[in-house]
Amino acid sequence: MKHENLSVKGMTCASCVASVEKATAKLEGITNVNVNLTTEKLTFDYDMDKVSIEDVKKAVKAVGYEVLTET
Ligand code: 9UX
Repeated sequence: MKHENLSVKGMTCASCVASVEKATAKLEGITNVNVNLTTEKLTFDYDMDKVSIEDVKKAVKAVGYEVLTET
């Protein structure tokens, strides 16, 4: 498993956090999802054989938030 850190923009409340958590946690190969409203960070562990970072970003965008890879 690899650990990854993404920035999520546009979350303003606890429901936003829940939406992002739900959308990402349901993807196959993702575990330990954590979304922090204050820092705008999405962290998770993932299995590269099952899911890609692009898949995760798509899932976040699909529920209405901007997502950026940490640099
Ligand atoms: Mo409530 Mo968070 O509409 O966008 S889910 S503020």
